[in-house]
Amino acid sequence: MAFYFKEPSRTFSEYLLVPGYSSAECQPKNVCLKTPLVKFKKGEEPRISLNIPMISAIMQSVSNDTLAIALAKEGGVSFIYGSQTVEDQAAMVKRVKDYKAGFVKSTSNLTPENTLLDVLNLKEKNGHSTVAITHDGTPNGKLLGIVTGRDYRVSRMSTDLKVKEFMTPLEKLVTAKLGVTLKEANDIIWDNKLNSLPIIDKDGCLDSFVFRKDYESNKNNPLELLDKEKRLVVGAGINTRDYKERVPALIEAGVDVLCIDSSEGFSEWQKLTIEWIREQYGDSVMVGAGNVVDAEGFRFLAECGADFIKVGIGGGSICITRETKGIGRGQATATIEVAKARDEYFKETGIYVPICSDGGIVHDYHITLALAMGSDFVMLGRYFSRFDESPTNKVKINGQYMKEYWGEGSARARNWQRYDLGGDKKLSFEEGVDSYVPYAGSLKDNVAISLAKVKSTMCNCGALTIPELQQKAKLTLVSSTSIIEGGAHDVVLKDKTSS
Ligand code: MZP
Repeated sequence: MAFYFKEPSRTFSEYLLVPGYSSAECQPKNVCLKTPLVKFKKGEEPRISLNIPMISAIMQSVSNDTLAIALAKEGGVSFIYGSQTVEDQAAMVKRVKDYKAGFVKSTSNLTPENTLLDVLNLKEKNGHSTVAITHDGTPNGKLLGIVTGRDYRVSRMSTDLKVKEFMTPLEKLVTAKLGVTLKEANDIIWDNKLNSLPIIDKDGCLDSFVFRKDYESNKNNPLELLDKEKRLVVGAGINTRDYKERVPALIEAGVDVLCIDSSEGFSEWQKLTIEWIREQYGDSVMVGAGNVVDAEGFRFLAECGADFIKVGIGGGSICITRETKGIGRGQATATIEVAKARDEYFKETGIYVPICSDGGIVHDYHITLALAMGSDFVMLGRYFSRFDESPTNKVKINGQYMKEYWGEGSARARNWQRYDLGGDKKLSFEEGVDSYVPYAGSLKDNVAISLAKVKSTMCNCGALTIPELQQKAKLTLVSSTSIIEGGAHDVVLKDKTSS
């Protein structure tokens, strides 16, 4: 006879936290959100800890190198999506590892033979007012000059005028040699009253720019997640098919941590993948696995040697797995059960395997609930897809700015490696949708607001760290009528736009 779970499976919105005693110490400024990313032995430190409990989803519409840089600067980690060629994924990883805070690769470049019209069009397209003029119009060509708003006056100049006629030529520019530190570059900017400083290599080719306007923001990332060589930390998704080619290329590119990306992780495929990694690299390569939704699945992956384990099937905002296949489990129940299994495993073996609640985080308070229920960190897709840094198009729909967001199991992504069970090497049916999400601005601003809420709630629960929250949290189920009580009710809301 089939096994029946005694309780229905529930999701985050069915729970609330009940405040505990808060001492005067319990202030958001005293809260530390540091949390382990990978497993560790009792009494030892994990090899990587996150400074904030957030990682970004292994998805085409979420985690590219731009988002990875922005998130690592705030203290989290992105897992660069694997549903692209090995070369392209490795190149993205390398761009994150090569990134130097404050040194910006030039994305607006022209040649001296281009025209003022080309400059104006490029400015319209990219929104940048500084254009690098290189011999071949590439970001790393020989630097010949720059064009900024100070070099032209549209009302007095013909748009046919060649760039070479009005650019500020190299001999009039202050530049710095590759290898200069950010502090030295900023000093040159201040001493010479510059807006930007081109950095050139020994052959005179452009490497990057340092901008005056970035000065404050460069000083402003106290939680930045760095490796031993002070490079940003980055992860990457792998699948259970081409790992023998993909893993070596990602390691070569400098990846810090891997994660097997699969819609359902309680499988021999994951075991074989982890075994191969251990045979080749021992414990030096860290790899997360998943997704699972119960204690049995957790135990299996922990025994396979996973460095962290992701929890969640069917709860993702773009996911239709539950509708198409009838598998999954409410995200809260899955998190609670797996956290219990993690604690038991720790007691038994002395090995703490962090867990990650993946998918279905809709409100910021869901992050706090997931942590309180035992998750060490959360993986977010929809959340990050709304920001400037996500790889997708920003479009205007009915007067509102939106970003595109699509699932890995959608016809658009066609990530069959994530879903196929060893058969056809194709996506036999869709398990995800293609959608829009409201555009929300920069990652930095939004993460700051979300985490301010998390810290505030933690203080209400008398907790200054995530383990303390997990120990002290008091959670209650809510009835459907009390959910109504929780929103604004029995008042006529004023139209926000008319005030
Ligand atoms: P969310 O943050 O948008 O709610 O969920 C993101 C998570 O949904 C991803 O991390 C992944 O586990 C899952 N996902 C990605 N694509 C699909 C799909 O197409 C999916 N079904 O379920």
